[in-house]
Amino acid sequence: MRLSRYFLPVLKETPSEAQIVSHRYMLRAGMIKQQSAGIYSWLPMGFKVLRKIENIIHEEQAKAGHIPMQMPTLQTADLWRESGRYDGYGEEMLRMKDRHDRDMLFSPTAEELFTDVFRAHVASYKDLPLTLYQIQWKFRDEIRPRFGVMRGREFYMKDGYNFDLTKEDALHAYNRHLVSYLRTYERMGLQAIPMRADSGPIGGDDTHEFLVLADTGESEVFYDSEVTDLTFGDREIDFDSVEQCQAVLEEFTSRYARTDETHDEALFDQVPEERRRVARGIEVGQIFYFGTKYSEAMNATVQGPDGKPTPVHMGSHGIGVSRLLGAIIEASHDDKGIIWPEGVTPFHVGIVNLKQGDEEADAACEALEKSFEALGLEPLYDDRKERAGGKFATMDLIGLPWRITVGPRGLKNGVVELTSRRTGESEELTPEQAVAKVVEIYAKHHVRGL
Ligand code: 5CA
Repeated sequence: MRLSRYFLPVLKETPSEAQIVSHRYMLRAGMIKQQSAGIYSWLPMGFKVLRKIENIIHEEQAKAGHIPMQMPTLQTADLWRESGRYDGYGEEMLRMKDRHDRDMLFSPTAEELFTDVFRAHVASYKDLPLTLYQIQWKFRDEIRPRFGVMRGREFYMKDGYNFDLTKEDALHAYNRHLVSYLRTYERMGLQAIPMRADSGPIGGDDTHEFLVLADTGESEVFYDSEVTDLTFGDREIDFDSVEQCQAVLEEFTSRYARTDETHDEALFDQVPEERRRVARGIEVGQIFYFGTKYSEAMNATVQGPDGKPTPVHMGSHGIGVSRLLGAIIEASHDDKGIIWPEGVTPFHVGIVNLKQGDEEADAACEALEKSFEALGLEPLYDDRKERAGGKFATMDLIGLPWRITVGPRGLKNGVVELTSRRTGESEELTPEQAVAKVVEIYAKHHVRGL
């Protein structure tokens, strides 16, 4: 992509309405535009990162055997009356009427819709286990939308629903989601710690939230510092194996880690004092097991092995997809701008031409651009007739993890400069070496085809 042909409306001024760094940088880097409180347009750069995050989620869900589909954003109130949640959900639910005076609503979550599809099409226990999910826009009329995409009214969520014959099977689905989410967040360059939480309006007893530690987080969290030493890494796991998923669950959830809603001072006191931590965190996901709450209310049964109708055991599992952009930036930035982790960066490498119009420099940049594209990587080539300082400032703000600087002086010696956004370190390499090095880095980050 050539920057001169792209749509990247960078702001010079720091927008005064933005209170936290991720919101400021998302506005300044031309990623989003606010349309009304808690409702945003996703400009190309923001949309691109949203898609990268979504792709990681789809790939990891596929590994866990979960099946994607898509539900409507508008639902009739009838389903919610059946489950008993219509009156109780309160003012967070955006309600409206269609031309026939029917009560409709904009989906704040989709337990009812998925249960309805399930009961219409699944009749036998032989079709279980089943986990369906979607990535879809949700609306919650939050009383205090704030911090940009972090607490929106319209927001993008991955929501998954498991249907199982027994409680035991449903708990395996719960564990499988926990393991799958650990992998998902790590691929985005995040450490998200599973913490025992409160189930709120979704219901049920078993629930964990995933929290990214950050001073600007909305939740107060209490944990044993040993939890921050844990990483899932590249280990292979058989998601069908109850024992393997159970072992990971125990490894990641046995130490004390709770949000303020479930915090227990007496239990916390049993953690050695030097390991006790109180901090703030951003909730980027939550998993629930709620048994037969919805299946009983909505008559979602299957024929069991004994021939009798049996209500299915369910859970639901959410990832705050649009919130993740904010969380990633909170966790990875400096005073110049965003520092994207390789797994979600909108473009893999920036190419800065120090002397646009110089025949040799232009040719070298174009050759680099073509090499990357041929290899399946996405370069962003700053081909504007601008001063070098301005080009560097834009690159630093938008946060591509790698930058190649090309200028007539280097080219005389046959070299370009490869710079890491994270460390600021540069090295002089031939263009071929620079391409090879960038390719090697991304090969580790599951870029398709490398
Ligand atoms: N049905 C369940 C699981 S699919 C559910 O709705 N869970 S939730 O309420 O916890 O939402 C899932 C995730 O969406 C949260 O962990 C959070 O990361 C994100 N989320 C919730 N509300 C907002 C909001 N107002 N703005 C941005 N993201 C949000």
